[in-house]
Amino acid sequence: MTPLEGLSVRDVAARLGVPSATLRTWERRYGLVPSGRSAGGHRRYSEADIGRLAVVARLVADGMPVHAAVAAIRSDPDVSPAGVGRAVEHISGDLVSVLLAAAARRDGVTVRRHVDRVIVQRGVVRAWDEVLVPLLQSVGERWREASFGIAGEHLTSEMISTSLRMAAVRASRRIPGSEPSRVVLSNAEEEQHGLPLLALEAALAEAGIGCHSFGARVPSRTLADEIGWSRPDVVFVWASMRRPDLGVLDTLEVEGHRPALVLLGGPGWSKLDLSSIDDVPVERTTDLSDAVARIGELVGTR
Ligand code: B12
Repeated sequence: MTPLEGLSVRDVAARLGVPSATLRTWERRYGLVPSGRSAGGHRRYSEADIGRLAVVARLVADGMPVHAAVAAIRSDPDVSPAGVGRAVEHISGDLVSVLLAAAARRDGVTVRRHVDRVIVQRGVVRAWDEVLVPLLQSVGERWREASFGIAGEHLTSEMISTSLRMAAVRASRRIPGSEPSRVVLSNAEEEQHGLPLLALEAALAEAGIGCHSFGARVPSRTLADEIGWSRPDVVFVWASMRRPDLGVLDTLEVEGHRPALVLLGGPGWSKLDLSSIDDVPVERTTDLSDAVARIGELVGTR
């Protein structure tokens, strides 16, 4: 680069929407040095420099710590603003390792703080898909390891539960109560995996949709009675563990109240044949955002 080529720090700051002082701090602390200098010794940024800074700025705006964003561009020097998605994946991977390490040393406060932050910065759906699902999948592989253990699995789940509940409480403040709710969430009978239901409750609250959840291990009979009494429009039932039968759905048909839609989420339902259910419209959800979207279509969002 000749001394006159490249943009000044002020121009780059204006282009990226980042204060010049921040660019200087990144240079000092993280070595994000421009590749050129003018004859008078002023910083001159090439297009490649600006591309890298744009990626860091974007990741930081997305809630990544600066050091992690810088690590991502270093590990992939060709990363361009268009390649931010890859860098986000990289950073999310990094965060999952941080969370696993914190859970392994039983530092629950750190786990919860990171999970809180990610939920605040990305919203529940992105936090769930980008960080919590990969985290839970790793936990599912690591609980047998002595260094992580069943206690690590429980600790991680508890911290995530707290953060999701807090997110639901924050977001639901702007939802007017309706008694009884038009949307009911429940786990299948004996199903203990409660996090997907908490994620759905919090994501619905962020979408302005109120609901009530009966949580884990709900007897089918109880849920059917409740539906018969409170007559919700949508019922969502989660199962991680393989269901031996249609459980609550059979009971619903007997009960007589037909919700506009029953949604089934989780791998527990995958082997069941739904074609025998004529009276109640039943669908499987594919993921969290699909569940939120289907419920929103039926009851409307605010
Ligand atoms: C945390 C956890 C626990 C905690 C739960 C705590 C809590 N408060 O929830 C505890 C310790 C209690 C527990 C207990 C058990 N667990 Co457990 N657990 C897990 C773990 C690590 C995460 C569960 C979770 O929340 N998953 C959520 C996402 C990550 O899972 P997913 O189903 O793959 O979700 C995708 C789709 O279903 C889809 N999707 C489709 N529709 C919808 C709708 C919505 C709203 C959402 C959110 C998603 C969605 O999108 C998802 C991605 O978001 C999983 C590992 C794993 N990979 O899931 C094991 C896992 C589910 N557990 C397992 C087992 C075997 C058990 C136990 C039987 C162990 C035991 N011997 O006691 C018990 C009892 C289970 C019971 N009767 O219910 C197995 C299940 C294997 C199987 N299918 O048969 C797993 C897969 C671990 C493993 N690799 O072996 N567990």
